[in-house]
Amino acid sequence: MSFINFAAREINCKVVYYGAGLGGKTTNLQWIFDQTLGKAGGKMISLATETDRTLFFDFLPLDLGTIRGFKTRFHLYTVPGQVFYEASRKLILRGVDGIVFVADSQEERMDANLEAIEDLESNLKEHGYDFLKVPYVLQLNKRDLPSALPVEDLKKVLVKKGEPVFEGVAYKGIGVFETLKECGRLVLAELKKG
Ligand SMILES: Nc1nc2c(ncn2[C@@H]2O[C@H](COP(=O)(O)OP(=O)(O)OP(=O)(O)O)[C@@H](O)[C@H]2O)c(=O)[nH]1
Ligand SMILES: [Mg+2]
Repeated sequence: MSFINFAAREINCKVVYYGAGLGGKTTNLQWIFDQTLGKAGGKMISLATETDRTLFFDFLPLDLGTIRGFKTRFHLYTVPGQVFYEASRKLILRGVDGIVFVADSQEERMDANLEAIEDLESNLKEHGYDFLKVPYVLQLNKRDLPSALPVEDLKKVLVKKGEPVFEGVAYKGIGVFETLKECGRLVLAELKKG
């Protein structure tokens, strides 16, 4: 859960990009990195296989302005989507403040999307978090592909709790910041409540 450092006047929040393998989680982070820290010579931490599949996680720290004199620092993580990295996915969710679920819009990835949402719900439960209460945004990615299902069809199946939905083409940056901003907004709103 979010960590407030009063001495440094800093609020630290953790956002995790979750979803099935090859859905575009790392691509979201890479785009954010390229537009922000990358330009300032910063670093994104990625641990990937030779074929660029996320092995453990990607990590990107991002400053998103100040509220009431406190710097808000978001720590963005992705999980490895491949089914057998179950343990890593669970570990990375620890202390999560907000989740972006990156769904692959292609028809042939629907089973994988659904499996990933179930996996998310069960991993959250194991940490003692309530899926219904966690700030959560759904991104329908890969809207550019011919086999992408209509948005309304995807929503019927993938929307779980009336969450905000964004369309994305992550490698072109479409929808990437919109998704992140909304998740950040929800996280900060939750923080104000607590
Ligand atoms: N056509 C298309 N390709 C995309 C889009 N977003 C990402 N990709 C491509 O999809 C592939 C997988 O993207 P990644 O970001 O590595 O996927 P991931 O979700 O991190 O995958 P794992 O690390 O295995 O869980 C890459 O080749 C990306 O360039 C998109 O919106 N449209
Ligand atoms: Mg990845």
